[in-house]
Amino acid sequence: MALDQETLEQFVDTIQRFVRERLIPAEAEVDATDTIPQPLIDEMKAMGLFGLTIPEEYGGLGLSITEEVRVAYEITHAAPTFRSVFGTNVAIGSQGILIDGTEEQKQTYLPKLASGEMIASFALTEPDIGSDAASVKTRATGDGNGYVLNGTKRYITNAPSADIFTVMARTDPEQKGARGVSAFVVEAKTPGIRLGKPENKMGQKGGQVCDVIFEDCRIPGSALIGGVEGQGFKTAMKVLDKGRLHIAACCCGLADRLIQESLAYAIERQQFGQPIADFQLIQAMLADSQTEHDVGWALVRDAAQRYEAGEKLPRIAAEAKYYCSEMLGRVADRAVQIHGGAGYINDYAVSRLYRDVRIYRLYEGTSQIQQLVIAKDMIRRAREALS
Ligand code: COS
Repeated sequence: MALDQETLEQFVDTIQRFVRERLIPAEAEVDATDTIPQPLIDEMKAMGLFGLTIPEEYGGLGLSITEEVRVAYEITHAAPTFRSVFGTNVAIGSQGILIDGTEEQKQTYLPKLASGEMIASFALTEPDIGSDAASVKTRATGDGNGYVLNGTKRYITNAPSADIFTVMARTDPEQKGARGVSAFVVEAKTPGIRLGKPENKMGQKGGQVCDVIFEDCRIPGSALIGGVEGQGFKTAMKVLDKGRLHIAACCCGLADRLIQESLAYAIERQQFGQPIADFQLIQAMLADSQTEHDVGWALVRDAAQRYEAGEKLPRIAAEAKYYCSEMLGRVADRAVQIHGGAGYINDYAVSRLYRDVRIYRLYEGTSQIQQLVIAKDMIRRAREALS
């Protein structure tokens, strides 16, 4: 634990108040304008949210994974687009440097990521490369003591505001799979980087996603994460393992919010002369959502404790992300159902959140990829036990 229990509870209280008083009231406007007001972003910086997971020696709060999932759970009681503002600094954008970077890379970038002075994005996906992440086509060709990057990265969260990208690129064209891939930290201002137009997404309005195009982009040798070629796929997978646990916690936070919205509506809404909460078919939906939330949140907390104890099994994170993102989809669907026609109207939070949550079953590995990770580990263990 990085924080003592009392400090953690005070921090959680502060986040709950921020969610209630500042973020939830801004949700409808953010959805309508596709923009997050700068004063809210400044408040997130002042609260230390950009540096949640960055160690104190580099200017962050240095939360342990069990503390991180607690904070992720609380903040996602507001629309998840708000978490996205600092989400890449806390999770996939910074962790490659933190897990595998050199001391110089850590000192150069982590303090600025922790304060929010710099924004980091994670650039793995490409137009032809999504689930098959080991087949990265973007090339990093050795040139003197540096590299030249060529290729396109797709759907990169926070790219329009990014100052640095963690880029996975192929350094060895002879190696078609994971072993030919290296990870780099690339400054956005480097000549030869162009951004695509911002994507018009289904949900999470206010969050920014676009292509990042590298055209003869010359980067120094010191940009190679950890200073070792051929480790980039493994770096990306380690980053995603931790990222998937973080995402699973977000799914549980959002599920809890949707349940609260559903309960409040069911108690207030009258049909057939009584609150709809008194009808057993509504109660069944509420009970299913609450039970599934409780199962998911228990799974995340157990996974975080095991991760913290040193059990770095990709399967633990995959199970949590798989179950919680699917659970959230069901909870969001029931929330709209409980609201009836009102659930289809954007004035109601559940309508907007229904669109927002769909991405959780897709990014940082689809549900089908999580199933593969889980089943591969089960089969490997069973075979080992037999041999
Ligand atoms: N941590 C550390 N190393 C890992 C790892 C992990 N979680 N997962 C795999 N590796 C290592 C393997 O041990 C293997 O190393 P060796 O070559 O030394 O044996 C290497 O990486 C290749 O592993 P594997 O053969 O399992 O890779 P696959 O090509 O089969 O890919 C999947 C595995 C499909 C699980 C992976 O490509 C994946 O997660 N895809 C989804 C990508 C994703 O989430 N995209 C979203 C983009 S970010 S929003």
